[in-house]
Amino acid sequence: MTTSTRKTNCHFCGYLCGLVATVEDGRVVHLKPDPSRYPYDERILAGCHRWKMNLDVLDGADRVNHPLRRCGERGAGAWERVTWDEALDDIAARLAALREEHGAGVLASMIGGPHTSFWPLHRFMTLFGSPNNMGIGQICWNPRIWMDVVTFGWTVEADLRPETGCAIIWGTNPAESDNSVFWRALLAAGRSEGTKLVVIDPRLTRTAKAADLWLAPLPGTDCTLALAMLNVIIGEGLYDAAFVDEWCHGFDELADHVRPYTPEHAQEVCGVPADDVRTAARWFAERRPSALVSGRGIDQVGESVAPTHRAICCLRAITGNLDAPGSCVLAEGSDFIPEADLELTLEHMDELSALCLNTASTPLQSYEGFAKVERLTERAGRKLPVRYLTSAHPDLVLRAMETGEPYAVRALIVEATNPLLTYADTHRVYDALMGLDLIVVLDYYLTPTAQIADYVLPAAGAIERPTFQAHGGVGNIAYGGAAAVRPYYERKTDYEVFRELGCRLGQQEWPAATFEEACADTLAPAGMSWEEYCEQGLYFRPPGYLKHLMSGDDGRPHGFATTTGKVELASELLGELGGQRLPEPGAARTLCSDAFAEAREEEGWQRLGLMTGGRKQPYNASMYLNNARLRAMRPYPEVEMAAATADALGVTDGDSVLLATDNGEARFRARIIEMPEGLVHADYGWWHPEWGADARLGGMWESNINCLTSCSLDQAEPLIGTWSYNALDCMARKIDDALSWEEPGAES
Ligand SMILES: Nc1nc2c(c(=O)[nH]1)N[C@H]1C(S)=C(S)[C@@H](COP(=O)(O)OP(=O)(O)OC[C@H]3O[C@@H](n4cnc5c(=O)[nH]c(N)nc54)[C@H](O)[C@@H]3O)O[C@H]1N2
Ligand SMILES: Nc1nc2c(c(=O)[nH]1)N[C@H]1C(S)=C(S)[C@@H](COP(=O)(O)OP(=O)(O)OC[C@H]3O[C@@H](n4cnc5c(=O)[nH]c(N)nc54)[C@H](O)[C@@H]3O)O[C@H]1N2
Ligand code: SF4
Ligand SMILES: [Mo]
Repeated sequence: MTTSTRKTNCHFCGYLCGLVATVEDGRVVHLKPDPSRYPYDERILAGCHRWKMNLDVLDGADRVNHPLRRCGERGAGAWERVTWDEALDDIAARLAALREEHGAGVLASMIGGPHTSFWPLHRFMTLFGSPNNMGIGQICWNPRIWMDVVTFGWTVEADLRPETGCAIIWGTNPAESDNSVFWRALLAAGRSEGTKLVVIDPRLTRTAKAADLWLAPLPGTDCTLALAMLNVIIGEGLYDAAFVDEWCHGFDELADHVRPYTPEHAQEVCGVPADDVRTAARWFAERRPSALVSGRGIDQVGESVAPTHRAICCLRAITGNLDAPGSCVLAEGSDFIPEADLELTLEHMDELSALCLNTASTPLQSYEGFAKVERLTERAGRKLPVRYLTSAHPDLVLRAMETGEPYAVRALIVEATNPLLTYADTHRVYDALMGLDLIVVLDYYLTPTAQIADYVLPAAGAIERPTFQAHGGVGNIAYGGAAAVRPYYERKTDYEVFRELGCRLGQQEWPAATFEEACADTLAPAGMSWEEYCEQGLYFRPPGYLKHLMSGDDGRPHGFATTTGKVELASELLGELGGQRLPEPGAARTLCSDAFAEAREEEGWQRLGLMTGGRKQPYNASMYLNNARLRAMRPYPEVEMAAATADALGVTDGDSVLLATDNGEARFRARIIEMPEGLVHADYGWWHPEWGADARLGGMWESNINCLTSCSLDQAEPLIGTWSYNALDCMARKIDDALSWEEPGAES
């Protein structure tokens, strides 16, 4: 027997804590946290319910360990085990035939959150010739990237430091979603006298409880709130006049624009007391340096997403809270190879653009939109992750699957996502997928989506594969480390699957044989060896400050990588694309037609506002519900509401509630929390892995909030195509029957 210890990483969230594995004969027998490596913090591990699961997950009885091929009707649950060669030969042959018949756009792909490195799939898609990669492009992180880049020329991050006088936490709940060093720093800031913490969230979350000031706007009204804060700052002369004069474009226009957005107007629209709006604005402007961080709460609000982010960018800029220590700092490009180069997308822009479904619908989130921005960022020597910023809109790809228009999309690769739970409008996604010729899923488990696939390919997880988390290369940071063991059973890394499939289709550009080699090659230009990276778990160069003042070769300051070289309070680029030069709030999306709502109202249902998907430990989207220990901690999907809303519905804590829209319905257990009246918040990602693989598809029709949502473009943000998971509406009523997994006979 040979025993060794290896440094490796947990990847049960994007944080990738270091672990030390004891390995005996190629099997991990023990894991413990690694205090020697970034981002070790014993309080984080103490608060994390998942890291101890790594050993169970590594060899879990429910893992997919061999390639599986469907042998009955789609979704009927009959599988045969095949070899990798059989699977990949057949998939490659079928993809080649489909491409021959319909063109390269015939293949689509879906990805999810940051569970793995997605660039190998994107490189495969590029070389196949298809622009139809879907994913989180329009709704997670990207709206922020787009608007930061449009306004400042690159992305910004909160630089929380002891001297930070005010920190605004806007539409994010790191207490549940992050649990990291950043959350720890926020907690410390909340306790310190020196930093005023402002949390803007309709729900009284754990993060909001740590705040000096909690603002609870009605969902989707944040743009109005930000404009009112600008109104206070400009009206009271609290802005940084020197920075505005020298470095901001369009200040006078902005000042005129925000005049009607008084705090009293915000009180009426957002439901936030006018004095609280004033306090938040004054703290942010007067206590500089001030930092601001935002999240999913304002990323997924449809039409309002771009203007909300733009208004927040203006807040940062006119208060001079930009690129100064302790404020909001512009990231640096990466020293290692950026994701754009790994995807090879820029080299193939013309072919991809010709097939891009977005061009006519979402002019910014398209290859043409990207090219306009790229011309600016290129000047600063930086590359944005182009595949995310051009990702195909699901409404358009689903329509192409449904109708064959404007061309047929007949095949789908699903990597590290469970779209039947996590994409909008489950019924529509299900129908579209059931009609396809070929679905290939790479996952650890037979998720509901895997259950309707033609092939399920077994993915190697962290511990079995190297990790290189680089946030698309928009910052100069990468973290992770080595695999502790070779993949168990017949699992493969995602990289190897796409490389082997690509080679079968004649793709030449896969020089690295393994993912480890590919990671080492990616890192090489940064001057760090792979071994050194694995030892330290981190490559990081902190960004400099006030970079716009640094001089270029011509001796002139760099300025900002925008059309005017200044911070664009009034955006020339958005104007050129037919969008708003100055931010104006958009309308909220409705999911219930009047006819539907009226019919339900007659039956005693109530019409309420709806937010979905607020993160909660110990789960991550639709993952980890198969773990009995975690399930005992949070056994039910919940719908949260204020006491007054519960009274009106006639429910008390723990009762069952049915929510419905035109698209579908789902059931939840009521929980009363502090939040505005007339509004509910529903968990997302709920299914029942313990029900197994049968016609019920792991119980995914029971409490799946995405049965109610929609990604349709008609009410989406017009330049990016962002749809809504917040600021929605629904019909609700109490139900007397318990949730079905409590019924006699149901497995638990
Ligand atoms: N209603 C509503 N819908 C939402 C949201 C919301 O808030 N509300 N949030 C949206 C957001 S922000 C996001 S990012 C998405 C997240 O959506 P998803 O990313 O689809 O969510 P998960 O359920 O975590 O699915 C991840 C899947 O990847 C598998 N997996 C994990 N690691 C690997 C790996 O290394 N390789 C492979 N091949 N598979 C792996 C897991 O087993 C799991 O099945 O959901 C979106 N959908
Ligand atoms: N435990 C756990 N952690 C996760 C994930 C997970 O699934 N589980 N998912 C990961 C992923 S993919 C992502 S994108 C991040 C997301 O991380 P965050 O951005 O922190 O997302 P949430 O925790 O959902 O917090 C969003 C908050 O916005 C609030 N909100 C909803 N609508 C509005 C609105 O209109 N205005 C304002 N101001 N607030 C609003 C909600 O009440 C919620 O508290 O989390 C990551 N971390
Ligand atoms: S789940 Fe996240 S926080 Fe917990 S150990 Fe793993 S990487 Fe760290
Ligand atoms: Mo996300």
